[in-house]
Amino acid sequence: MRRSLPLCALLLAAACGEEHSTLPPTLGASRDLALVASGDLAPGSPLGSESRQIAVAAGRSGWLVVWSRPGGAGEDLVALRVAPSGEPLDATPIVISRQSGDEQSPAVAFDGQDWLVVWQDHRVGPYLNIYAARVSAGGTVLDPGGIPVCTQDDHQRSPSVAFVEGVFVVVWADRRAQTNWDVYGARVTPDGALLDPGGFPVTTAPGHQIAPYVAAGGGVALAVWQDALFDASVQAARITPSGSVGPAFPVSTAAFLQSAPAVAFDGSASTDDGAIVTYLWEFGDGSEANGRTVSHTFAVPGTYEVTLWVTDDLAQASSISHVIKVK
Ligand SMILES: [Ca+2]
Ligand SMILES: [Ca+2]
Repeated sequence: MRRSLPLCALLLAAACGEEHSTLPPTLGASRDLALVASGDLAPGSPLGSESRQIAVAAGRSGWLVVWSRPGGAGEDLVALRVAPSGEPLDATPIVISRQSGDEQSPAVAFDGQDWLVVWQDHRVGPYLNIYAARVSAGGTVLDPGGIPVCTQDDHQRSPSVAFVEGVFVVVWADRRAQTNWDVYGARVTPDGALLDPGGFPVTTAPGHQIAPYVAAGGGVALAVWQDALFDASVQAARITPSGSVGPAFPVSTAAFLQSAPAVAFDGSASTDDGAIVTYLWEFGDGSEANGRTVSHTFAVPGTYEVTLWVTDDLAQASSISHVIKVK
C-alpha cells in the first residue's frame, strides 16, 4: 500500500475583515473608550449618558428587558417582562432600583428560576460601584435595596453577568488601581449571597482593560475584554464556577497587527489504493479538526507542526507533518 499525503494549499487568509466580528456587537467599546479618554466620569456629564442603557435576557417563558430612564434622582433602573408572543407581562415597568444617583449600564442573566440584574451605581459619590438585584419569574424584585457586588475605591463600571453551573459570574471594568483600568469579577449565588467580597482580579495587566463581557459555556464562564486604549486587541480568560481565573489569552490581536490569521488546510491530494475514510488534523496548538478541508485560526503567533492523519477503509492509518509559521 502506498500513500502520498502532501499538505497542500496552506493558505494564509487575511483576517482583516474578521477582526471586528470578534468584538461583541454592542457599543461597549466605544463607550468605554470615550470614558477612558476623558480621564474621569463627571456625574451628569454627557459621557455618563453614553453608557449602555438596555439589556435583555431570556427566562423560562419570555424575557426580562431592563433599562435606565430618568427618575426622581438621576436615572433609575426599570424592567418589563415580555411574553414569547411579544405582549408585555407588566402593566407598568418594574422598578429595579431607584436610589440617589444614576443606575446605568445594566446587564441581566437567568438562573432557571430568577433573573439577576447588575448595573453601575452612583448612589455613593463621587465614584461608581457595582450593584445587583434578583427579579423573580413573577416580576418581584427580591433585593429592593440592591446587593453591593463591589464598592471598592474609585470606579467600578460596565458590568456583565452570566449564570454558569449554579452561580452567577459578574465581571466589570475596575479602576481601583487608579492609574489604569482592570477587569474584576465576583460570584453571586441564586440566593443573592456575594461569594467574593471585594471581587477577584480577572486581569490586572498594565494599561487599560475595559468593556468586559462574560458568557457561560461548557461548564465555565468566558470573560472577554478590550485590552489597551488604542490597539484594541481582544483578550479573554476562563472563570470557573469556583471562582478561579485561567490565564488571559488573545482572541484577536490588534487592529494594527494582523497576528492571528485564519489558516486553511486541504488534504484532498492524499491518495490511497483503497478509499480514505477519515481525515484528522492536529494543528500543534492542542486543537484538532476532522474533514478533508478544514480551517483553523492560531490564537498565538509561533511555529506549529501540523499533522494530517488519514485512515482508509481497511482501518490503516498514515500521517504526514508540515511545519508552518504564524506571524
Ligand atoms: Ca467604587
Ligand atoms: Ca490594567
